[in-house]
Amino acid sequence: MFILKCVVLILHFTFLESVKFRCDYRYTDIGWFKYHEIPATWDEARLRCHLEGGTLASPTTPKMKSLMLESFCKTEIFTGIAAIFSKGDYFTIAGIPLAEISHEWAPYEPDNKNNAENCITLNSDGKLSDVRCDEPRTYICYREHSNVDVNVCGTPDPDYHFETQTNKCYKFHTKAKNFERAHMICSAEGAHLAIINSEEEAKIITQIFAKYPKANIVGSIYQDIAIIGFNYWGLNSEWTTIHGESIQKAGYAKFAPGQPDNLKNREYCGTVFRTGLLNDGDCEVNYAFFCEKTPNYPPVCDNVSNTNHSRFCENDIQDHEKQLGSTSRNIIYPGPVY
Ligand SMILES: [Ca+2]
Ligand SMILES: [Ca+2]
Repeated sequence: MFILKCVVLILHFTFLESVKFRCDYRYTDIGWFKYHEIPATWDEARLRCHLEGGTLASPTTPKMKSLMLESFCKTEIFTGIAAIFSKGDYFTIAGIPLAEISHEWAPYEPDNKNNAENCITLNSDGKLSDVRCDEPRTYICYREHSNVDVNVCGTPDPDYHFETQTNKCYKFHTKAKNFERAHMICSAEGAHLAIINSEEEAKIITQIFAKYPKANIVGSIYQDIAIIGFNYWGLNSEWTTIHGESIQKAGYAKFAPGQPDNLKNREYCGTVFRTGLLNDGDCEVNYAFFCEKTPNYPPVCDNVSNTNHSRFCENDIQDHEKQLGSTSRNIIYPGPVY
């Protein structure tokens, strides 16, 4: 019996050992949580959670609710509960109907004010309100425990591939986006728009691009062009990487013949041709794009090192403690945010 218990324990710890995810998420026994302190509209919040490998959190169980309430200090946050397909029909993102979730409404809620409220907030007292989806609020992303561990690129996303020549990982996005959205997507994935620092890296980009024939690229008529991480810094009249260096200083500044041509006087964003040569592209036009990721950024944590990573707003600690009915909590101030 004792031996059996030991085996079970060892297996348990072996399993726990393999639980790894980005450190900006807090580990709990039901999954990983990240409070997003920058308010966003509900659509943007949902997208960002999705890109980070999670979902917009909803208080579906008492445990979920209490962990969510521990994670924020505002008066309310967006939940994943919304009526996105038909008015008044509230579901979580995973499709759980509101009716199946134990909940209590805040006073005078839901009121569907101006017939314009289709999203639901969790308030700091644990009650719900219906609110407009387009008014930015903070929110929590949640990732269930899963057997999918992070790969050599430090992400569970299998589309990031490690390249030994540069010690970086790359992901080619075939769904075309404009520069701003492409930048957001790479950032949320823990990466950045690819920056070419050498001939060698240009060659890697060319080789990856070649794996995706024109037909694979969706949503762009420019299937031989992809966004990468540089743009025109007008104030200083120079092409600059998104990390602030001139592209010459960054190590690669080979424009294609005839480029930059500033076509229609609106090309201020950096793109690359299949040849690996640079082009100025329209910041508003959708192109495929390359993300680049450093394998150890954002840092990856396991369950052991990352259980006690609660976030509190300094000014609200007292109020928060009152709500929790406790003064003995071990308050840990947030470290650097990645
Ligand atoms: Ca309301
Ligand atoms: Ca051009």
